[in-house]
Amino acid sequence: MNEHFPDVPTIPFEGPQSDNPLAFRHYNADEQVEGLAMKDHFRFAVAYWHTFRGTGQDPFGAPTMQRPWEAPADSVDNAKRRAEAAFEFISKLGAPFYCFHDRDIAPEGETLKETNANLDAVVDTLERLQEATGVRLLWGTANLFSNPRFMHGAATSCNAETFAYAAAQVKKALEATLRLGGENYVFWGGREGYATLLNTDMKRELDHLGAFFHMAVDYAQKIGFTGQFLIEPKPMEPTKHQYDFDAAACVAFLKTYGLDEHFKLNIETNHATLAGHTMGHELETAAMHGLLGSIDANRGDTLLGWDTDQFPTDIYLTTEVMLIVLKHGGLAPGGFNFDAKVRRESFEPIDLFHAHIGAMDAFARGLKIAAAIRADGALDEMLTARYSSWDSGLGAQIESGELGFEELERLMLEKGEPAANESGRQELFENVVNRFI
Ligand code: XLS
Ligand code: NI
Ligand code: NI
Repeated sequence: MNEHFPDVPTIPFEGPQSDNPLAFRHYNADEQVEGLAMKDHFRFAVAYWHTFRGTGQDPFGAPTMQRPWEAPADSVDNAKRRAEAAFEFISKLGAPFYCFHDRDIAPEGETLKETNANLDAVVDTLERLQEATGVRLLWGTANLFSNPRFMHGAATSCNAETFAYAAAQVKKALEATLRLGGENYVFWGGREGYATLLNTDMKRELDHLGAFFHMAVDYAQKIGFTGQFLIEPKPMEPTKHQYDFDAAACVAFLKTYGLDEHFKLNIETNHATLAGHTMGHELETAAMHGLLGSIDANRGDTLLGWDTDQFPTDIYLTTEVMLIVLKHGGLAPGGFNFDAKVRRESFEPIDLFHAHIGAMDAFARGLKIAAAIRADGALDEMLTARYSSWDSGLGAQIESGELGFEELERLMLEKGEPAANESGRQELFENVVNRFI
């Protein structure tokens, strides 16, 4: 497999001193951190849509990407050649996983039947390539938003036949994911949301979405798909009000519709920031409910208000993420999927390597820094000390449910004022983190 990126070797680990742009400086797949190999901490995945379908087209301009393996018109043959290029790329990079939407891997036909046949043909190729390279499928998903039939949404469409089409599409995508040994299956909301309540019956749409997910769970059980289902929160884009706004909205939705046993969350950095949250807030919200499933690793731009899907290179961000992931015991069977695209101006195939190498290195550094912070223990001690009033006496009695309003009122009438507050020491907490960066 050396046809599409002939000038690129398998990317080696060369260590922090290396200035080779085609080498890792921090990501060392087998290096043990907290007793686990780096590759197993991350379970990195390449996103097929950005890396192999992204053209560089934007609302103001035409495609820019040079992708020599692409024919001018898409076809099943073209899709198979693209798959060869993708697997050469992923193997040389040394990422263990990839992720796809059904429509990324194979072109649509004239009818659903034809589309399904196209998908089957490319899945044959992917199965062979997975076997040949050892690259595995982290998750599959269905694209329920690009085709005009989904203009009003898919499972939340006002058109019942569109709901039926979406169901048929997810059924097929689940079968493909099962066949390829996919370890998870993702639902990002796509056009599940609305622009104005004047034309929208929100309750009815959400009931339909809940029913749709139950159908997916039932069908997965029927065919023996045991992978983890994931919902991916996003607050806006393409609709004004996306139903899966943020982690908290998704947790409430899953619990309301009795789906929290079957689903976890796939948290994406740029979606967190669009929702007005930090990535840390979203991860912690999912994790505290036992619903942290997987991560779409990217970043936004502080000056741009849309989903720029840039590759993550910010060490503070990766440190924050890894502190939370380590605290909650890791992500498996989830992983880190680079839902990120090279800039429109970075149009050469080699830029795909630079982007992924930089992101994997940024996370490897974040992991090492987070592990060092944890080994040092000072941050944790400061946090524990901040809540010490809850560890014994009054706090412990409140937590154990022994006291109610009347007892608490009696106590405070006696004391008159609570004990003096202590400093929150935010600056010191921040300084301790910086000691390790
Ligand atoms: C879009 C989403 C999408 C999902 C998969 O904003 O991030 O790429 O990850 O459908
Ligand atoms: Ni995503
Ligand atoms: Ni996104």
